[in-house]
Amino acid sequence: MSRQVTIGLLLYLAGVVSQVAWAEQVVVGGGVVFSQAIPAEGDGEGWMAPVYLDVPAGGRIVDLDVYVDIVHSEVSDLIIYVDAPWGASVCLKDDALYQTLWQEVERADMRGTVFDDSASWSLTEGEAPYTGHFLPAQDEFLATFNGNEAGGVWTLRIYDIALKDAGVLEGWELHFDCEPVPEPVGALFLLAGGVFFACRRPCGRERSVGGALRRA
Ligand SMILES: [Ca+2]
Repeated sequence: MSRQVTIGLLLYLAGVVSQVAWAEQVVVGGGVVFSQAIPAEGDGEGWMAPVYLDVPAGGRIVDLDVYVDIVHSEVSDLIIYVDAPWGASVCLKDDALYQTLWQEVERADMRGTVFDDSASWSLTEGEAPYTGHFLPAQDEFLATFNGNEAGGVWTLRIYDIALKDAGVLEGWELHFDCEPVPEPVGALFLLAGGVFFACRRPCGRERSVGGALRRA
């Protein structure tokens, strides 16, 4: 292997290694225990104080699911939003469950509820405590966030629309599938590796014969 090929290969590998961060699913917020009252105060109606997750930079969103763990005596009261660091917002849960109160079924708690564009059903088709994957609110899509860099502070907001019943947010997580964001340094390594590879052929065809240099 010629020196040019070796150097080119090493530079190229350095470039590739610098790009592999985030090229897989990343869970942010796992194991973090919250104790956020819903609503923050009052007689059962109003906003929860928002909660935040700081996501490290390095990944571009391909898919996002949002996990929540909520203890609440009537979760049909809850309207839930997730906000991206750049200000875009998706409504995870609207008042569709509230519109089914006439069914008089149990709606206590959301235990391990994952909002997921790929889910097969909505919360109105599920049963408390709504464990598993459910679609976001009607006409809302987490794919709205796709293609953007995940890094930054994400926000979860919850509004309780009805008096009396109240509860606590105990956990929330962001489940990202991300692709690596090209780093300038990594891109330079890749470019340098490519230049050395491109240089390989003319350099390799030069032969020294009897002290003179000629083309093979
Ligand atoms: Ca309430």
